[in-house]
Amino acid sequence: AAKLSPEKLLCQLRDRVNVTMIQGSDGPFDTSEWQQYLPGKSLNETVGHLGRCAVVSSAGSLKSSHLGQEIDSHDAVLRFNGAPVKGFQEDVGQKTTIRLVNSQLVTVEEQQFLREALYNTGILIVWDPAPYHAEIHEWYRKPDYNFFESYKSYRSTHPEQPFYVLNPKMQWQLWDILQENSLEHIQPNPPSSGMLGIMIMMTLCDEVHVYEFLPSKRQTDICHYYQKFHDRACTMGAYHPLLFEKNLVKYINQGTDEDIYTHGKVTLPGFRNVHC
Ligand code: NCC
Repeated sequence: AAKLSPEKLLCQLRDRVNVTMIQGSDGPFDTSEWQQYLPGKSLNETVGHLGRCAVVSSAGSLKSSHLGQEIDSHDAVLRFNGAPVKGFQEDVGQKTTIRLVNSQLVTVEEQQFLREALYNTGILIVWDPAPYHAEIHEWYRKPDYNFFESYKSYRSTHPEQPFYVLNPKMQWQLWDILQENSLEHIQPNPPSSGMLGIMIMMTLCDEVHVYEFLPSKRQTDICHYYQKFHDRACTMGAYHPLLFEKNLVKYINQGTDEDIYTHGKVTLPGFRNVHC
């Protein structure tokens, strides 16, 4: 496949990846029961116009980064799954505007998810791996993890906290672009939460800084900044096509290699600043 220029690739991402949240008018969710649970306001209305945004990966290389202040200087900060801020402010900051969680966490770790105060800050978004380009109805019948009951429980106990379900169609729209721009065959699994979070922020913000998705000089086999667990697959990928995601993000980075090396920092334009 002929490689697209970074500018063309940004246009493909802008035009072909539809970042939307499930709404009460969507397919199997258009029931009176679901109307009680899905947020009434759209994500756009909830966050308003965002200028500078930060996406904070959960990588071990954030440890001792002292990036906390810089991260908190953004208008909005997106974090993933159970990544804590308490006790780690110096390295990852304390602001959480959006927390993107996978359906495995919401289902398998349901008790913690429903109980831990960590999840009560900011806007929550949950996503679940869908079959390749499946209709939303098909996915609804066979989600990877059946997180819907847990979602409803959370909504009942925290009705004021915005909590969205990511429309699964974007996963495969994004995966197709990853595949088209890679020389190798990519495993047919959806992109990581990290890559999905980057796309969400590019949709909402003028400019996006991503921290330690592309590893800095602090690169380590330690999986997360908040755990003492070693696994290279956390950085390189196993289930998720993480390596391909990182190659793509490196290719469209508008910041310097020096920023990556010292801060693990990538600069991406918001889609409203991409002109095709
Ligand atoms: O580890 P996880 O990811 O929660 O990390 C969030 C995102 O940060 C980026 N990352 C993380 C670690 C690392 N060393 N380098 C990185 O670049 C990745 O982009 C990653 O997506 C996930 O994507 O949802 C994932 O979730 C975990 C786990 O389910 C949650 O942490 C909840 O406990 C998965 N781990 C396992 O299933 C064991 C992980 O594969 C993907």
